Parts: sequence; C-alpha cells; structure tokens
Amino acid sequence: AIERDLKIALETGTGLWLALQPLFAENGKTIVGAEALIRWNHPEHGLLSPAIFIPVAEERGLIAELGTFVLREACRIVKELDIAWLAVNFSALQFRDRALASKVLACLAEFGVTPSRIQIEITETALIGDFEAMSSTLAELREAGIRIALDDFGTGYSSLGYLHRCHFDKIKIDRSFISQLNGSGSTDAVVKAVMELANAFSMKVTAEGVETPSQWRELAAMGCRELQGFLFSKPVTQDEFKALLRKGD
Ligand code: G
Ligand code: G
Ligand code: MN
Ligand code: NA
Repeated sequence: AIERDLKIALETGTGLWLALQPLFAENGKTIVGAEALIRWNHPEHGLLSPAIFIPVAEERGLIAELGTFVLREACRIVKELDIAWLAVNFSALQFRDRALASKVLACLAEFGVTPSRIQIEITETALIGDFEAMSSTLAELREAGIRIALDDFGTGYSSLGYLHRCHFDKIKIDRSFISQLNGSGSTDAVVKAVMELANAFSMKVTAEGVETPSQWRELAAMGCRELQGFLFSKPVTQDEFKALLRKGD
C-alpha cells in the first residue's frame, strides 16, 4: 500500500516536501548552507520519515523518480532562499543510471541554478557497488561545479583508497562519533585524526548531530568549520527557515 501511495504522491506531487536543516559556521550563528531532508504527509498515516519510505522507493524502482522530485524541489527552493547552497541526499541506486550526471546538470540549467549552489551527499555504502561508474559520474558532476559530500562518514566502508581515487569536496562525520566526544576519549582522537585526514585530501569537514555546547566547543577547538545538529536547529519547514535567516541578519 505504501508503494502504491508513494507512486501516486510522486505522480501528483502531493504530500511530499523538503524539510531544511541549516548548517552553521563555527560561531553557531552564521548559516552557511542547508541540507534538504524529504518528508511525506501521508493521507492516512500522517507524517512519514524517509527512513520508512526511502527503502520502499529503492526496492520498488521508484528511487529515480523520487530523486528527480527532490532535485527539482531543491532547485526551486535554492532560487527562492538567500542561501549559498543546498545539499541533497542521493541514493546509491540513483547512480545506476549512467546518464545521471547529464540529467542533473540539465535540471539545474532548466531552473537557472549555478552548480555551486547544489551539493550532493552520498553515503560510503554507495561506493561499494560499481566503483568505476560511480566515480566517473561524480567526476562529471564535480567538473561542472557541483560539490560532493561523503555522508555518515565512519559508519560504512570507505578506505583510504576510495578517498584517494575518488575526490570528495567534503566529509560529514557521522553523529555516532560526535555523540561520543567527551574531551579526552578515543573517539576524540578519532575525530581529530579524521579532520587531519580531510586536510590532507583538501576536503572540508562537517560535524553532524551536534547536540551539546561541549561538543560544539570541542569541535570548534579542533578546527571544524561547519556544524549541523539539534543544538543549533532541527530540520524545519521552508517558512521556518526563512525566519531563521531573518533572525541571523
Ligand atoms: O531526516 P531524517 O529522519 O530526516 O532522515 C532519515 C534518513 O533519510 C537519512 O539517512 C537521510 O539521509 C535520508 N534522506 C532524507 N532525505 C532524503 C532524500 O531526499 N533522498 C534520499 N535518498 N535519502 C534521504
Ligand atoms: O543520514 P543523514 O545524515 O543524511 O541524515 C540526517 C538525519 O539526521 C536526519 O534524520 C536528521 O533529522 C537527523 N539529525 C540532524 N541533526 C541531528 C542531531 O543533532 N541529532 C540527531 N539525533 N539527529 C539529527
Ligand atoms: Mn545527509
Ligand atoms: Na549522517
């Protein structure tokens, strides 16, 4: 039933929308960009999490359509909001389409969106499929100016080899690491090492899931320049996001 309803939602464009979570500079005040997180107001079940329906879309061959919806909506939003960039999450399965890069670029051109204003987040697990196809698609997108972020870093399978052969603009340290920071433990050392690794590969670093002021302080001290988490803001509606931008001015 979820599958049928999702098909209808995608065809009619009703019920699906993008929540926006701001990303902040180390001062915790300046909004540097945002991440789009899909939401579904289901006619009977109410608000559904993507953790429920993304896997259904992936299993039922609907992920390409869903990805198209997300990208088009992201283009519309980034033009409307006064933000530098908006990041969208792509499923590994979307990269099975060899024409993905040209379709993405055509979409941006249609909306008149500069490629540097859209970032694409992929998880490490995306890298374990057809690595050659994946990295050529990513190279094509990067050459056009779209920035690529490696999401949930540390939870998957990325090796130094992947990082070396496939250039990412940014890594997002998974929140499971951030939540274990305590000022002196082994997780602190790991996060520090990841920041140094990122430096060596000229990648930016985002800390995800920052929930406490002490995590914030420690990350800022380590030199982390981009922070995301409930401490600063949860994902919000577009109107709420506009209010956040006004507050920041
Ligand atoms: O907001 P949160 O509960 O919102 O997201 C849960 C999971 O769903 C995260 O792993 C997130 O990356 C994923 N997700 C959110 N939006 C999208 C989307 O538009 N496309 C894909 N493929 N995954 C998404
Ligand atoms: O996998 P990805 O990083 O794309 O997923 C983003 C998910 O993380 C979303 O579900 C979002 O709601 C959630 N999220 C964002 N900030 C925080 C936070 O500070 N704490 C927790 N627990 N979840 C967060
Ligand atoms: Mn993400
Ligand atoms: Na994550």
